[in-house]
Amino acid sequence: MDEHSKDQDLEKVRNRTDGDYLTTNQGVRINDNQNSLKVGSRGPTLLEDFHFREKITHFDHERIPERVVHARGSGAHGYFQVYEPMAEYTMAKFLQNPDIKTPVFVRFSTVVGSRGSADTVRDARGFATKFYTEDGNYDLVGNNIPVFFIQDAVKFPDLIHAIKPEPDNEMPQAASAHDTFWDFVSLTPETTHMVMWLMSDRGIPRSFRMMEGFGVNTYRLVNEQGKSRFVKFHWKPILGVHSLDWDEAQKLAGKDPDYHRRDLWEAIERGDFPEYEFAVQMVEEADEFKYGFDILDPTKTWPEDAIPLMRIGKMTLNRNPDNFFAETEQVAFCVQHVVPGIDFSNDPLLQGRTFSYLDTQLIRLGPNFAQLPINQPLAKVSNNQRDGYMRYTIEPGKGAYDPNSVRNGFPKEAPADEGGYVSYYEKIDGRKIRERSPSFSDHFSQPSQFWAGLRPWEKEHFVKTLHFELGKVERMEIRQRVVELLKNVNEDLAARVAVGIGVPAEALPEPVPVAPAGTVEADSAAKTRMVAILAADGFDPTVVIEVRSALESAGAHPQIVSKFLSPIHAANGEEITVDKSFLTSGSIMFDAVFVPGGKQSIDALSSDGDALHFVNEAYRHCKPIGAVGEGVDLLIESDIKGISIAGPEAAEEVVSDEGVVTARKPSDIHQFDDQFVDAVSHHRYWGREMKQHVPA
Ligand code: HDE
Repeated sequence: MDEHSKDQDLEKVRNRTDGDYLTTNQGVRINDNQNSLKVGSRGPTLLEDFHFREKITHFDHERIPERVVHARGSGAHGYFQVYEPMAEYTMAKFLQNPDIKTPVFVRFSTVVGSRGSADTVRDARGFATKFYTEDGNYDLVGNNIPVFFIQDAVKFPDLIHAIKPEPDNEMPQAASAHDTFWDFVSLTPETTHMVMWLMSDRGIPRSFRMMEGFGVNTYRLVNEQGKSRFVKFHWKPILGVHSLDWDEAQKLAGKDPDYHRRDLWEAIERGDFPEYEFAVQMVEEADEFKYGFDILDPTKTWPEDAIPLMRIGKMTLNRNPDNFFAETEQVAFCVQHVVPGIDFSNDPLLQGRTFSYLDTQLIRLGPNFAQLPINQPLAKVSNNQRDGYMRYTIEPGKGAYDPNSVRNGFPKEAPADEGGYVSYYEKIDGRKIRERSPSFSDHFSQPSQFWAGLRPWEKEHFVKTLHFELGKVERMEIRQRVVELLKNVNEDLAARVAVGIGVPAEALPEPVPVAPAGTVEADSAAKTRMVAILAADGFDPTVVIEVRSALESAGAHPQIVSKFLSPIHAANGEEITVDKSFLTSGSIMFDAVFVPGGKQSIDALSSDGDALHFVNEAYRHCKPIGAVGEGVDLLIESDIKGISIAGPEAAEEVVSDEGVVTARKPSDIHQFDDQFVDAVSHHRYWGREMKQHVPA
């Protein structure tokens, strides 16, 4: 664009009269926002320029302290509905009426990285929900992993100091792969169970929409009669639980550091509203000591065969925030924000958490954080707290104390039957002591079961992850101690890890068994999956229209990917918009790839290293790949080897092998569509990984 037309555009914008004038914070209209007030056009700026000073000082004060943990987060609004009245178990009003939609705000987060760190790092994810209930706000502050590293809150600062960047050089950012974290782990056996979850594929979720949530700690549900049961809370994503591949996660951190944030935002904008079922596991008071572990120990899961999961409601996230800072940054979750019907257990981690969250909001946001719009309850707030930084409400009248007569005794205490919160009437008797209950001392049974339950390719991922993590640990004695720790989980695991990190191990196990080909993850569906259609000028339009509509009907989202972002032309001259270029995207940003035919298009793609890399990488990451007509030749040109691809002799047939679906000249394109959509809904073919690797 030349200078002249740019000036004209600016003039047009300036001459509009349908918006507001710029003003100072005092409401004075600003006449010139381009130049500061100077002595002559080349002279010094005057202190008297109140607009300049107000604007700059406000800017200088724009940051508040970031959260000490969970600094990077993404939020969404939505609502929660219970399936059936839960009065038998709890008096919480939002768990009674299936017709009532309780508004919620959810913030997903990573734990370790700073606010600007990448989304796809290996880490636990926060899953914090604020329910704006008629009883007041209830915050369920959970993670995507059901257990925690430590058993007593007094160890939290040690854990976090160990996992955060090292204090002398502030490295590494948002990563556990360094000496101090593994040093702490190797000296703190209670961390083992959470380390198993974190180093598994759970540590690199595909999407916030495909992630479970867990309250982790043991709470209580209390009903109107005052009967209490121990409870653990769960969120179950309707789309199932899915993970990235570690190589993919690392590449995404560079290509799209906002990958999870963008995925959540775009899904909600598209109307693909994330949904999660709310579930509880309950233990009767009388059964407190019935299990082989302590139900107050936050490093333990409750086995679902012994303590069944009851799905009691559903949450739908249907609105993006209007302003990140005002909502996602200023939202203040506190574990101690409970409502009548929900209470605490003596889980020593939970006890400490009930203190820490309020304290952290006081330093982040100040004493009046509850008055910020995102934190305001829908229930009426009325008390004698006054003043403090940034008091927002204006309370009229004289009295700010209780008891009073100047306000006729109001606001007054609420009896239990008027909704007053009454803590559970628990009998406690004991000596003051700094001691861990012996019932908290089994650190390895559940980690061993966890390892045993992993599928072969998940075990392989796990071992590779530890090769990476411990490979970044410089001190040999720390690596050695971690291997020793792992021996308590499983000898084979310890030996396989040892060999990759130079720790001598007595006996190395047999080679890893090969996984059956085409194994699928649970909860298969093509819904909301992103599919890249690789095309260049001269592509076959009929096939693109056909496959695109088949994918869309299955709820997937196909996008055209080409060399440049300029529109491309089909063989019949039709123009089509390109959604992403090879430069701005990559196979890592898609769940599957489709290559349509069209000789000219395939000739161009076959000689383009980026297109070949796209296919190779998708194959390496075990993603479904489809090709029709000359599109098949691109796969043949790529490094996909050892699987059947439709050759010329299979002219009419659809050939499908390990998630690679091809057809030269399908007599029935619907048959191809069905098989390709089916492959897309399988998500990943992890079995490929164990057989053969391609350079990508
Ligand atoms: Fe947190 N945690 N935490 N945590 N936590 C915070 O509060 C703390 C723990 C979790 O999106 C802080 O507002 C202690 C377990 C989430 O805003 C802080 C202990 C679980 C979030 C704090 C724990 C969590 C936080 C920092 C050990 C899973 C982000 C900023 C006893 C159930 C919420 C803030 C959001 C945030 C303390 C352990 C989840 C410092 C002392 C276990 C999802 O108060």
